[in-house]
Amino acid sequence: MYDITAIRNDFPILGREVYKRPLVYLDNGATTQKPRQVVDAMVDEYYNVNANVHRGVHFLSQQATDLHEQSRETVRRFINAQSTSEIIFTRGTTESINLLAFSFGEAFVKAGDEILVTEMEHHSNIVPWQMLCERKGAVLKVVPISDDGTLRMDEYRRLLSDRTRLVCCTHVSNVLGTVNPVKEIVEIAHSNGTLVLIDGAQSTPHFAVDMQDLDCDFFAFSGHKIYAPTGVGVLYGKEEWLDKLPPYQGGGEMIQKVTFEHTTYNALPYKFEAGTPDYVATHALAAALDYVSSLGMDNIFAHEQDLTRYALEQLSQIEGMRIFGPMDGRDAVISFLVGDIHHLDMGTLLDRLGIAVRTGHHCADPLMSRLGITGTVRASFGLYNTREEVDALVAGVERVRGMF
Ligand code: C6P
Repeated sequence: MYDITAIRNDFPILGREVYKRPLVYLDNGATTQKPRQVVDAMVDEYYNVNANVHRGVHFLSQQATDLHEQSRETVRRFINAQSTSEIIFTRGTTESINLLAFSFGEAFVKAGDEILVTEMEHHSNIVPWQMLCERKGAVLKVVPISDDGTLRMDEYRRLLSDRTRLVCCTHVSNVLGTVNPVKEIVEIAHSNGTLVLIDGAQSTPHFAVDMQDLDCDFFAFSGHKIYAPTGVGVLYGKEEWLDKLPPYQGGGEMIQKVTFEHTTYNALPYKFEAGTPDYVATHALAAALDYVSSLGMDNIFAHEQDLTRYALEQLSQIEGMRIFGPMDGRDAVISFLVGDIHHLDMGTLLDRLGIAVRTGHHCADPLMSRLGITGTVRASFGLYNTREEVDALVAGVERVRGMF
């Protein structure tokens, strides 16, 4: 039973008003709101447990360390990784990808090698690879998309070569909502002897992901998009590959023994976790994962799919409506433009009606160029949104259209 009233009560912010209107929060792709359970976990840790982890023999430090390490196990279970050694805590998807780009690049990329990304990537999954290519004299190749917003799998196959070191692909497009066939992408890459990184920033909040089933080599996601606090995220990597990669940053915790002549590094995953981690945020991330798990990822998926289908149906009926991305097999993200109304005007006027959407290029400039536009209006749904909120969006868009 998916009790939306009870769920919404877990999120105090959803009860507030903006411009004297009830808030309709449809910017979940950018960040999600936080349930009491997550905020309470943070408050509880600061009030009752706080101490640095992995460093103290004293009671609080032991307890904080236990919470931090239990959180790692919660993440492992949530994404069905084989071992907690494969779970590296980072600040978010962006840092996870930068870590990998540096570390993988140092170990495995040389001049003339190729990195394959797709045309629908977020800047976070383009720029770190570009920087790596510049450092190493490697080449960035791009898999194009079709006009319907799906990946050109024929081109993907064609572009994979014996020089391709890594395929970097988003699980779900933050603009088009396209759900990429990542399992197939991994299979094809592996048959070519190439490794794969999946950007899970926009998939983990919406449906269950399973590392052993996907068989990807690396996977990144952000806590704040899955109802956890900002400043925490995860890089998953298969142990056999993480073992071979050099550390990303140096400092406390990532070392085994330091002398001025030589330093040896800690075991996984600590080798990649220099400095004091945000252990309060990791604890709260676990609370968020427990929260969504208690609702059931399959129930969240069904609820959000219903909202997305309903929104697509209703929005399509608006005169001049142009929706980007596939109509089927899409996740809870809808980017659109209406007539020649600028996305910023639409977003600003919707905001005045209490409706929070995102406007602009969504950190996907190359995709905007491919679509021949400068930006879109984007509504993205979370587990607490309702059909009534979709109705408010549709009425709001109609009203703005009427003004022009
Ligand atoms: N997309 C959006 O509104 P960070 O900022 O590190 O938590 O996540 C970066 C990121 C990486 N990949 C994808 C597919 C993403 O969607 C994002 C973040 C937000 O679409 C903010 S730009």
